[in-house]
Amino acid sequence: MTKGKETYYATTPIFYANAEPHIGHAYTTTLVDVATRFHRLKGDNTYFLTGTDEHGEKIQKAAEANNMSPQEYTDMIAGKFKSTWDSLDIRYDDFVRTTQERHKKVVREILQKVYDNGDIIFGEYGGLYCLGCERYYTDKELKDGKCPQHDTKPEYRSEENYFFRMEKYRPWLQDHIKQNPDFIRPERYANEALGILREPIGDLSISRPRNRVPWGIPLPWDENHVTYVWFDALINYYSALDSKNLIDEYWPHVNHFIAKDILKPHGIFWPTMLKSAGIDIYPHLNVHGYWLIDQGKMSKSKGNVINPLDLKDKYGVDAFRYYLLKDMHFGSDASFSEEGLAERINSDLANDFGNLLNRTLGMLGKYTEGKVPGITKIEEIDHDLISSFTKLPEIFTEYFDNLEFDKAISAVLEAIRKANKYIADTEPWVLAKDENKKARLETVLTNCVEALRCASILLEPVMPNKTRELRKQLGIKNIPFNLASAAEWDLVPVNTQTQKGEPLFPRIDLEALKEETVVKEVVLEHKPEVTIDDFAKLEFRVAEILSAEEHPKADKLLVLNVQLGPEKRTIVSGIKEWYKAKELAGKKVIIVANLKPVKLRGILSEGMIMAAEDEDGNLSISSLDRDIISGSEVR
Ligand code: ME8
Repeated sequence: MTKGKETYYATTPIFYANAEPHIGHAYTTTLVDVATRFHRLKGDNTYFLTGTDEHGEKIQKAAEANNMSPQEYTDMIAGKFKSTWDSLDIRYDDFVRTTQERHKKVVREILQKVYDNGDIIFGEYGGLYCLGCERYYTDKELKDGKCPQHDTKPEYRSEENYFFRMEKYRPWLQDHIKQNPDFIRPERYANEALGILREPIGDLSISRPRNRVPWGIPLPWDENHVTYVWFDALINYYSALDSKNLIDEYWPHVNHFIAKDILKPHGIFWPTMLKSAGIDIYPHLNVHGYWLIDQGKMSKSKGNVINPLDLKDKYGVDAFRYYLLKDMHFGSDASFSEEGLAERINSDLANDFGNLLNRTLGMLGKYTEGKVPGITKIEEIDHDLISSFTKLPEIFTEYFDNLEFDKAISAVLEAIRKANKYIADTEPWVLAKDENKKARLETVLTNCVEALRCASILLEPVMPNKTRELRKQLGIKNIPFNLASAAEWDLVPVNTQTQKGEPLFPRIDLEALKEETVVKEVVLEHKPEVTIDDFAKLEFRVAEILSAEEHPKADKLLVLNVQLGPEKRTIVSGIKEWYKAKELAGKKVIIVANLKPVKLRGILSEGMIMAAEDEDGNLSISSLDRDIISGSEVR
């Protein structure tokens, strides 16, 4: 099974530094963390790169909206990404920021190479541009005239720019994808890329006039233009290594991980850029699906953007990581729900894994003074159990190599369920009653300890803390901890002292959870067309904010006390990012007054404040230009 030491270099996208990390960012980053931890367990030489994408118009605007300079703003957001990754136990080797000198230098070098190669020309271009994606769209790519990612109408732009002669490389890229089935995975995304390449891809505009977008890397041969943000950002995967002289060691082994939203820049722009610059093409682009909320996209306007730290605080980091990996099949979309997360914890972690540990420790405490007694009397049923565990590393590796992380975890859980059944079948409590069956009892209990030890190795990449805690309770120290040792049996020394501790995964009370979910703060369905009767069902009214305070249990919510005619009401609103509690008193706003009250993180909200939202998700509450009495109807 051990193939010897391999090299594994894995990357996440560098996330836009214009908003805080959400569950989608957390997924890719956790996934890469799990993959690199797994390779470390195998003994491979690994390197894990993440970072932030900090240039371009979108970032420039976000900084302006927050009254900060772009550098101050991106420093703040990069800090939030780093601290979130620390809280989620993400162990990256390098965090690259595109505003760092080390990155800018390499971008300019690569641009110069491509330019010297004759692959950059100057020209004018007009087209439909989505600011959210920071790229032009062809008519065909739009959905009902809108950007499929952001559901917004792109704006027409025409500019004099430099262009990268991408079209020139189209036939080469088509061949490369066809001849290398592992290049873009899973296959459906390779097919999607081939679909794009079936028609001319045109040349890629790679600059922006500096007087309009100053926040970028000036082109080495023309300082009046800055580099287009995608041309700049993609190079991070190379620049970060280059700045540490690690290209030779890691570049040939790169595994990019992204979601399907950025397939085109990674599957089309990036390989053609590399080809033109004379750099080897990356070997693997691994593309996962989207986490959906209520079957739709997460968005600030729906108020359903999920902060991973809320979930981590409530359920613990390991359980959250486990859920992310287990409930998404790589390549397909998955539906996030907090109930799903809680049910997953109860079934797999509390009922199966946690229970095996509790029962084992409980029986050891009762029958052997907590000491691991050792294996002496093996029977057929034991062989069955032993082989279910010792063959796991091989199965696990195969699933990981195929990017089937959910199946790898399921295989371990299946073995854990077998171990629970093994206890039911061997009935240690019956064996304990008969002095002649002591050897058999000891063997059964030790097999359970070994099963837990093996499972704890395989699950370590996903749950590094709980598996450490488990080994502590089992008293396991100083024995090999790597993938190879998970294929061995009977390694825990006889007489090792175990110590039962707190349950690893307390059960979640699902009934109580219904009252208080972290997510789904306010979900507004977008219904494209409404009749006047539908509209008449909603009651819009003027309300005066009397006072506001921070929600004690949510980072992004304010609790507002409002006057609505004679009535006082409480409204929980997600406007905290844009308004300080104390500046709201006295403002008159428009609210939807007849919504069914909902509890938001434990506080009953009796209405919703209307707010305008721009493309970047910045909110502004509607105010009235003349004083009007609270309670007045808005029609
Ligand atoms: O695109 N489900 O940055 P970004 C799963 N800066 N993953 C999701 C997700 C979801 N609902 N939403 C986002 C950019 N992601 C560029 C990248 S790379 C050279 C430049 C994850 O902040 C997923 O990894 O919009 C997706 O590809 C990425 O966040 C997009 O992050």
